[in-house]
Amino acid sequence: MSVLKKQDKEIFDIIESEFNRQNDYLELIASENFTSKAVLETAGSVLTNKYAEGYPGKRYYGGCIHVDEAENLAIERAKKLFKAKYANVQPHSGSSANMGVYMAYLEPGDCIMGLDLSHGGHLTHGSKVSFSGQIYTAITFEVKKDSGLVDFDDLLQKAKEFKPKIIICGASAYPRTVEFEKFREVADKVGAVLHGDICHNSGIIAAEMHPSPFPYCHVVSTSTHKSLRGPRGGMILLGEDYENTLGKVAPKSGRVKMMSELIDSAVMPGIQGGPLMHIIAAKAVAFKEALEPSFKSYIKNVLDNAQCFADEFKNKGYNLVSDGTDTHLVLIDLQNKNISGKAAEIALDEAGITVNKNMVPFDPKSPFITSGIRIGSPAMTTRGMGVDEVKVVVDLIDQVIMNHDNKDKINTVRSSVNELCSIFPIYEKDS
Ligand code: DSN
Repeated sequence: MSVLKKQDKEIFDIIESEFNRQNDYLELIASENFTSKAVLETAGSVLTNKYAEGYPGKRYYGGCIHVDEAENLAIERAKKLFKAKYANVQPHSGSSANMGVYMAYLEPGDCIMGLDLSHGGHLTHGSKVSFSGQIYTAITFEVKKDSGLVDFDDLLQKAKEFKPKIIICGASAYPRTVEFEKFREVADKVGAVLHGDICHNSGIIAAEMHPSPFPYCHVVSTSTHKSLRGPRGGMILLGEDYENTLGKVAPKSGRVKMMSELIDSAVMPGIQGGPLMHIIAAKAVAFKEALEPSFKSYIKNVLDNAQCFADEFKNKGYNLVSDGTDTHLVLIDLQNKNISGKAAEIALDEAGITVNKNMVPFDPKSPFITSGIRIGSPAMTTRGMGVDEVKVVVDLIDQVIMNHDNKDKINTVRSSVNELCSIFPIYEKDS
């Protein structure tokens, strides 16, 4: 019998219920995925017991010999995967990684510029409800109304006017390729640091099916659990450029510090204490998996599935922001379907399909209601579903959206979802 079951039946039951939910529902949230069993095992290992404030070889605690080995492996594998010169694998999340970047490069009040949240950006790119819009002066740029693509004229004009210290490229609901080179041109024109937040696309970049942020971005941050399929966490990377990027002068010694040193101290002790060594080791395991040829096949399937979502939805008369996708996600504008994003999310959830409501550019509705839903292919692809299943799923989603008040219809879709999910379990049974 499980130790947990004997000791804490309430939490055991919650975990079991969540396992069943993940197994029985169709997970289409673009930022979620299912890790391998090896990653899960590492995340649940004794490494959670160890305090290791500091960095490998420079800890504030004894007994760090083995966690040093794990962190060094994670760093080396991260650098190999992204062809980076430096990696900090300690941030607890993508948001913490962004905070670490800002702490290293900025002073409070400095200007940052990122894609508007309602145009696909992220809370930490300058939203007023996040530290990023409260500690720093945040200016946002938008996408173009006709194409849904980043409006580089708007970006350049605002960059010239507001002279941001950092321009952030990357997003959480942008279906198209991030044009790092064009962002760098703008950054160079105004002397800004270019920060690539590759949270969503990091798996696609690792598989070399999306352009690399290097050599264009001075600094890069990412979470590790989205298309990259690792444990929940974040990291910061620097490319060749960091050697030339001016750091700050250390007050005591007068020495100009390298950006890598500044980022290390921004993450710990700047914003975090003890690193989560079990998660850092699990990141190392995920990076090893992402270096395998099978990861490229996985990402190719992710992209094929997303492309199929786009084609099938368009065939059924759905409007897609940017009219399609180059990545793992599609953003559906439901305004011609007479249903809000919120109502669609609720009805789909009742049918066993998990998506999130999402604002679309120039959305007339509030962030709590929204006019859109975001759909991503990474998680369903991990459980083995391909384009044949995508076609079935689009049909099921369409039935729910067109009949969202019809309980019988929703129950019928629920049965079909159950049947589909039972063929593709999230974890194979141990042999
Ligand atoms: N919350 C994440 C997403 O869903 O895209 C971003 O951090």
